[in-house]
Amino acid sequence: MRTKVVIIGGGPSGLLLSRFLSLDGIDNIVLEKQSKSHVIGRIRAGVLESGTTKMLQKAGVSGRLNKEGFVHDGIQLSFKNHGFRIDLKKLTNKHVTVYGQTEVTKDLYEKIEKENNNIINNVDDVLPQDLDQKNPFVTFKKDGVENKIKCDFVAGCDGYHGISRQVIPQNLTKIYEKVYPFGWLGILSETPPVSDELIYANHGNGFALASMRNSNLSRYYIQTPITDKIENWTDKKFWEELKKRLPTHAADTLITGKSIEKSIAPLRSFVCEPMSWQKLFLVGDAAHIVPPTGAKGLNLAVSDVYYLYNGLKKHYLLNIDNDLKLYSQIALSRVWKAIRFSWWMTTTFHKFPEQTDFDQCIQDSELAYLENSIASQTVLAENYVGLPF
Ligand code: FAS
Ligand code: PHB
Repeated sequence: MRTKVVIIGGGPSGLLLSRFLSLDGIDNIVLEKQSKSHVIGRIRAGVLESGTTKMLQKAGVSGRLNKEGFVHDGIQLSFKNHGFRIDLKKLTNKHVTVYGQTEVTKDLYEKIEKENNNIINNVDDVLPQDLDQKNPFVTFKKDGVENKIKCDFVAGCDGYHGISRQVIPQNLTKIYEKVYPFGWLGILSETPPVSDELIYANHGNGFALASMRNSNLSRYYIQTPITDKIENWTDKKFWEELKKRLPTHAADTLITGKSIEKSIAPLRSFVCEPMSWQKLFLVGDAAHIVPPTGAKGLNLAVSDVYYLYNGLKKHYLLNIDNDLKLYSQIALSRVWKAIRFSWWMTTTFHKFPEQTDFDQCIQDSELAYLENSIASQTVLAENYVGLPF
């Protein structure tokens, strides 16, 4: 087999890159280790930056998003049981859209299967080889049979646990990592959201977030110790703790119900530099991880796709390689700004194990300053809706 670009990983970044390349007639093959149902069944991100929505529209996969996505012009913050609103629209003239990553992946899969059908699911032992040679290739197993795809480039869209980052010689990469001493216990419930807008709550017991997927599907999170186990949390215990942490007006109107999904996710900040080596380009979680507090993970994957797609397009259509050469540098510039914002949101809203009363006062004063300063709110707003790319 031969193709121009092999894309390892059929999550949002791999699928979106494939879609854009195919739209320009640049043939590519997506190798995904899981089944389609497994990939679209993963419950992950919920908030799309304005730039992400535009990219999905350009990719021709925004039909459902335009109909079912919830446009949000603001978010609610709370501390010491006191809430206030950040008016994203007024401060940036932009908004965010609440539309689950699950739906984005479904929309991409549907379009790609109908128009290109170049996704191979359930593959094993994917291995990019000869990346520093003229003719790189990728081997993989499908139904036990060894396959080989010759290509010009490999896009490593295979997430944090993928193979792509591992094949870069370790002495050529620098890894930056910060593991947070807590996780997020998230639940999905078929109940009406407690608020029309997201609520990020700083509380003495720990962080809480009220989000949603649609008018009868709510998504809630509470911070838990890194050692916590899902079996420690009945639905009843979760709802009781969530009510303690949300501001009273929300706690009093919260409609609880049976969880249809419940999981604990660890929180880390992670960056691999550079994001490319020879004919390999890392995209999305394969190159960087952010704590979900800033709703940046999925959105960063999309801006990586934007940069890499433009570089590959110029290579094939204009025979210009400068953008490909600068991919890592350009992508990392935006990545680090999102890493900073996600770190700031996480340190401002979460309770750290050794936190002192002084630390809590610093968090409270940070939020009090935010409440009364348009300048400070504008900094948060422009990062939350997404920096330009
Ligand atoms: P992904 O991890 O989504 O996709 C990688 C794909 O590669 C997967 O389908 C995997 O099966 C495949 N793969 C891996 N190894 C392979 C191999 N060797 N061969 C072939 N295929 C391979 N972001 C937010 O913005 N908000 C959130 O609330 C949020 N919550 C999250 C909760 C969890 C539990 C996790 C893990 C992440 C969360 N994220 C969130 C971040 C998440 O949305 C990612 O940023 C997003 O999925 C990134 O997309 P990809 O880069 O495509 O990586
Ligand atoms: C979600 O709805 O899953 C969500 C929203 C905002 C975040 C993180 C997760 O910051």
